[in-house]
Amino acid sequence: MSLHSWKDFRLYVITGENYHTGRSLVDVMEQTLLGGADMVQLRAKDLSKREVLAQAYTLRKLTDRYNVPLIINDYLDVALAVQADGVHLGQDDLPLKEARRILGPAAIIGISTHHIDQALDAERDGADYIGVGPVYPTGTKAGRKAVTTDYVREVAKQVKIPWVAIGGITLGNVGEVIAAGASRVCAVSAIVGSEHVAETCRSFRTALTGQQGAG
Ligand code: 3NM
Repeated sequence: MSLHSWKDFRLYVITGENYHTGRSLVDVMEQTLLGGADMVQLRAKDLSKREVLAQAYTLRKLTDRYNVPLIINDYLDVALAVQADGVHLGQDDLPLKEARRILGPAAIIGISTHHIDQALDAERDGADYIGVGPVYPTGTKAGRKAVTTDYVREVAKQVKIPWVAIGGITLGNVGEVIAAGASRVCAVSAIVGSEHVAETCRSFRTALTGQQGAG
């Protein structure tokens, strides 16, 4: 048995190729792992299923090398095909109970939540972790109203399962998110769109742990 549980994750990075400016998916994501990302999600809303599958195989190989869990956004079939560690589902995706029935008890299933009622429902229904956001307005999920750090504070008080703050989080505001009670954060643009991806991850980890990140 491993000393570390996936539940100990601190820095969750989601892919966002629109922010890469010419760099390859595998290069950018390897930089996040070198900088200490300890959970990775493949999220590719604009690609065909075949393209997502190809990326998923690539990221499976990469994350295996770093012993980091790979989560697939939305697509259970892709997660099963590449033996990902789990899936992340939004409020309008396949219901948690159906996903659990298909994937089984060992799969990590994460649920996006935007209100405390959704958070408590997901916890009761057996989610393994929840996303809490968007804390700040973000172009990555445009059109969704920011829940602010008030929601982070509420989740910190009431939710027992692992949860991760997400949405518009940057090195400039992560301190405020941590002060609201978050011990895990997730980001796309602030990380994969940054010039020095590994260094950015190390700075996030330092903020979260008070220590230097891995690598
Ligand atoms: N989910 P960035 S916010 C993918 O609140 C996603 O459920 C959110 O990207 C939620 O770090 C979000 O660039 C976008 O803001 C995160």
